[in-house]
Amino acid sequence: MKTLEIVNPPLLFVRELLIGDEVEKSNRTLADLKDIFQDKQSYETIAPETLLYEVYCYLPEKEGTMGALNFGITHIYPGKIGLEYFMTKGHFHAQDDRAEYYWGIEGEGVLILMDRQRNTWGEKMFLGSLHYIPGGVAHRVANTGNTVLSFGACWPSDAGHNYEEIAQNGFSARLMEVEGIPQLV
Ligand code: PAN
Ligand code: ZN
Repeated sequence: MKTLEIVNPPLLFVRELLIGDEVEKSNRTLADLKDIFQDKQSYETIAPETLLYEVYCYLPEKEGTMGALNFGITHIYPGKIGLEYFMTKGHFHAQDDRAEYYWGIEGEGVLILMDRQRNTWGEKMFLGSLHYIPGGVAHRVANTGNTVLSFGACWPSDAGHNYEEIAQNGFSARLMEVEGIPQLV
């Protein structure tokens, strides 16, 4: 950083796009979410390489740096496995007390939250929705619309991801389409 110099920012965040040389992209396919969806028969009818969601991340400090913040945008494609919507894997943070913000950018969805007592509830996501996820609360997002659902996230760089617990025990409720409406069952 040069004193008194005014430079361009390293990142652009325009509508649903996160742009920058240091932005990292990852994809999650149906195969990556094997065993997460309830309807195994429907799972078998859809190609394992089907793209469910993409994550664009800016991780300015080494993962695990206390006090630093990560930033990411997730795009979930529309679709269902049986009656269950395309969704993220979902996780607690490895450092369980670390909180996070999510916010809706486009499309429609539900943020599914579960506390340590396994109480599960949801918050609707849409352009402008803002969600505070306290520490100790597992989080997952489902796309309930017919278009891409994009949302932003900002979380501490030392939060880490604990996917194992959700892979083993799931959430205590699933977001399913019941009589045409998304419901936690
Ligand atoms: C988000 C999520 C992202 C993908 O950046 O990691 O939306 O969801 P999964 O990690 O559950 O597959 C976040 O919550 N970071 O902590
Ligand atoms: Zn998280």
